Amino acid sequence: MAYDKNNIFAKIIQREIPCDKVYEDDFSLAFRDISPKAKIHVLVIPKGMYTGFDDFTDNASDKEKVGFSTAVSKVIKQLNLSEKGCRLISNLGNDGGQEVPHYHVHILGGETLGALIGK
Ligand code: DGP
Repeated sequence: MAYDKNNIFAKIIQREIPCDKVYEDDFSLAFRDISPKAKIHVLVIPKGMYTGFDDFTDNASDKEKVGFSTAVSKVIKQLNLSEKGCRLISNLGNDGGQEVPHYHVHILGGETLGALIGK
């Protein structure tokens, strides 16, 4: 899949569209999901142009990878989710239900979550 520079998360990174930001550093941005599926629902995205987990893993630099993982961990702590726990999800492609073609990790928490897959 080629990267679509006009996807909604690219526009959020470029500040063309606002977001409810919770964290930002050189490599990553985290903001609240517009359509939350749990009491806490935050998306963490790398600032680089990667379509999904596989593209990021194959093509991002080590600095970006370490930076992104560290950012996810920082956001979990910042949201006070470390002790009670949370769920990390990264949807990939059509079957995975990925709507936005820019790599992102969902952090869901703030309550006991239900089944992993709802059909
Ligand atoms: P996914 O299905 O994994 O691609 O999830 C994309 C998520 O992005 C979905 O939960 C809704 C969220 N989303 C879509 N557009 C926007 C937006 O403009 N702002 C914010 N904050 N979230 C968005």
